[in-house]
Amino acid sequence: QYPPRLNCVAALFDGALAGGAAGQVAIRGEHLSWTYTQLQEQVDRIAHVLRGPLGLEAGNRVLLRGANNPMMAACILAVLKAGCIAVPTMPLLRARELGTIAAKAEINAVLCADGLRAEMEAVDLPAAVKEKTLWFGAADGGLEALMARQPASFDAVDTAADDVCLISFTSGTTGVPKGTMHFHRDVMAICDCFPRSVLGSQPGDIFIGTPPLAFTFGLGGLLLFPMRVGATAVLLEKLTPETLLQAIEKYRATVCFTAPTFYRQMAPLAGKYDIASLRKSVSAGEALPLATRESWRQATGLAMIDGIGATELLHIFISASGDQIRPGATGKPVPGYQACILDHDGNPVGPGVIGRLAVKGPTGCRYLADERQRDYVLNGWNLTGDAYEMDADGYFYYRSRTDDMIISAGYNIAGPEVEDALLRHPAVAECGVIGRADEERGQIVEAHVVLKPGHEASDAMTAQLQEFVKGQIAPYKYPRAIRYLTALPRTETGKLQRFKLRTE
Ligand code: 3SK
Repeated sequence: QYPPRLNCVAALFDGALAGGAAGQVAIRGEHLSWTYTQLQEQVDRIAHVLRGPLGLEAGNRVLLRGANNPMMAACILAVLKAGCIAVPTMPLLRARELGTIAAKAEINAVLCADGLRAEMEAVDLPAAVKEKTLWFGAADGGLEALMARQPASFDAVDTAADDVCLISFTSGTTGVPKGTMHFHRDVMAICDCFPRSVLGSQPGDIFIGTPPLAFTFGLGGLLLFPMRVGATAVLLEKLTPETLLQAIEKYRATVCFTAPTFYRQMAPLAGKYDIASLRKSVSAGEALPLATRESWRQATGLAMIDGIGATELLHIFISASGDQIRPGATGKPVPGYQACILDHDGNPVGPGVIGRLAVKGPTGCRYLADERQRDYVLNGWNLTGDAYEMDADGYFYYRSRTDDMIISAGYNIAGPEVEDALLRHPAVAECGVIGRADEERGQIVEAHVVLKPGHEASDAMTAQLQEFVKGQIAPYKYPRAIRYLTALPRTETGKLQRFKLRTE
């Protein structure tokens, strides 16, 4: 339903300004805030730098690197407004990983936060790209010095709705990065699906949260969604569960986007802060254990909005809010999307049968030069790699990643179910459950557990946890082996890397 010529950043600004948001705070950072008019001016000056002094052309690819702050947001928006393609990268990536992304995306230029300069300079880039590298946030010079010499207004490049504007990389849980390409119309579509139908975002909302802008969960939730309704985005760096609670209190945030791990750690601390402003808490990035949903509800009175999204589909496509929430279920397809469960041969299965989740909608997977495209899209359906079950009312229940199903002595055991049981034990802070090859049973359930401070790993603790799980779920699912770790291996976006647990 979008016009054939569309520049999504121009459309977002036009919509917000037409709705009367000119003087409204668009982005608040730790040290500054910009109204919509001021943000647009910053974006326009950067766009001039890209097309002027930097000499970029429409369709050129710009690697972006920075933490969540107003300048990083303005750079991303400017790249799109200038008709170029943003390739955002996570701040914690190392030179080798950045080099892989830069080469795969065939980047033409780099905009990088000065604080992340050392690692960026260690990347082996072609000389032509090094010449087109600008640093922002430096005490003097850099991008800001060039911006000061540019006009304050830039006419958005006339892009097609089907022009690529974003290449978002996902290392997923396997560790091999894939670039996913998204069009200008995809950006508008994610703003018009989940935030409208499920979240119910409003112009007065103040969005806050942890996912990096380089992760599409953060890009949508902490920049694009607020812009679509003329609301405010609070962009803060290096948040911990405690500082996120402090920030919700300080900025009177109304909508929070973060992952289950954060909610789990915030719940016991929530009583220390006045977070009564919060009306919506969105959880995505990994499966939400029922125990976490319950502890957050007890601590705050809020019913968490769970959602499943994917970098391949840009944002959340199954979710539920308010009285639509069914505990244990992720929800129903977000209006605009369809979902079904397929068996191994690609045939739909009925309610109550676990199979492969398949999704269709206004966004979809387009890998950049990657043969894994063949596995992801089948007859127009995106196969997300998740094992799900649907009930007779059309609710979708997460069971595991398709390669995480543990088959032990003929029983199908979903790792996340065992994780949920373990997380209910007061000594367990974090855990990851995998199948370990076993001669007798084919596989056994193996748990990797991080204990809370004050608890010690021991045989007695193992026996206690095993008995505890047997009391929570069918006894055959209990972890026959338990290993203790100080931290779980996670991706930059917080997803558990089970493949690393398997190789330990
Ligand atoms: O990958 C995910 O888990 C995700 C979740 C929500 C929105 C977007 C993404 C990529």
